[in-house]
Amino acid sequence: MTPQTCILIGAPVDSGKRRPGCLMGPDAYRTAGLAQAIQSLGHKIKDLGNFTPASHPADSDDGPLFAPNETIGWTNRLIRVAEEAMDRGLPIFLGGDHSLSLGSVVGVANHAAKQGRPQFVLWLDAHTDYHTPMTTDSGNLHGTPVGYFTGRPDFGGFPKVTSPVPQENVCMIGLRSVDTPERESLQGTGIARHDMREIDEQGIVRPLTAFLERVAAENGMLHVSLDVDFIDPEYAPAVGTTVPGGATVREAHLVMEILHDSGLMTSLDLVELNPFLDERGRTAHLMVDLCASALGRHVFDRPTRSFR
Ligand code: HAR
Ligand code: MN
Ligand code: MN
Ligand code: MN
Repeated sequence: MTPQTCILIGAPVDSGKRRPGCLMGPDAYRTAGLAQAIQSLGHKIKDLGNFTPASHPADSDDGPLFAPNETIGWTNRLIRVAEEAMDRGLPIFLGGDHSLSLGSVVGVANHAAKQGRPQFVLWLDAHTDYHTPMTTDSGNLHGTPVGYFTGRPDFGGFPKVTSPVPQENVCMIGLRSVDTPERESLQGTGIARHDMREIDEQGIVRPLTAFLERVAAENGMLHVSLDVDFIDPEYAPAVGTTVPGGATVREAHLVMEILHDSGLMTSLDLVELNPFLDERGRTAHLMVDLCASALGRHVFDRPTRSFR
């Protein structure tokens, strides 16, 4: 991989669900040595520090959604930050809960549209996060980013999505917790959905490489959104929404290693880490190691793998 400038964007978003703690995520990644790990691979680091939401009205306790105004504030802020960072290098969004992807993905997609290139999204998660504010039962907006950036309706108050990511350009891997309204709305969409049953039966390489070949064939930009709960809670306990039966440490690394080989990744989210729930920093360290794999850490050299 040619050396990159990795832009660290602290996004201590904690408004996407009720259980607090993700606000400590960015500093936990720094404490776990993220910058050093990336620099040791020959890349440059620009750490922009931790951002705050754009100004927004206070949230009230009534209403079906949790903290919508704060989440809208974050979305406004992160769309801007993402658009600007794309001109300067490879942004890495340090979450923060998954509602940060309401902003990060729309921002990078706006940038891709200006370049005249299609945006693709690899969604590594136990959940599909395909709700809208009208379909969510929990009222937790971290369950809605895919619905938002693919252009579903009913996101009143949020910035208008002018360059939605086409359904066919979204690939989800790791799924094992999908709500009924999400499942029903996903039917008949072009979103590729790979659940853990499929990974068990076929392995994780096949759906990933099929997707990467499409990204390469269309000269796409590729945003990767890595939710801690993609990984099995046995290895990654520091997350509020643990779902047993997730990816193993090796499956997760293999995804990251193949992403590196592909040379296709143009932006990355690290989301849902709740350091308050961690055990001696092990989840933070695992996420740092996964990020390092995506940026070229390896044991032995191997023949280059081309997706073009
Ligand atoms: N589907 C559930 C809900 O909407 C759980 C969503 C959980 N999302 C995350 N990120 N933890 O994937 O409330
Ligand atoms: Mn998620
Ligand atoms: Mn630009
Ligand atoms: Mn999840």
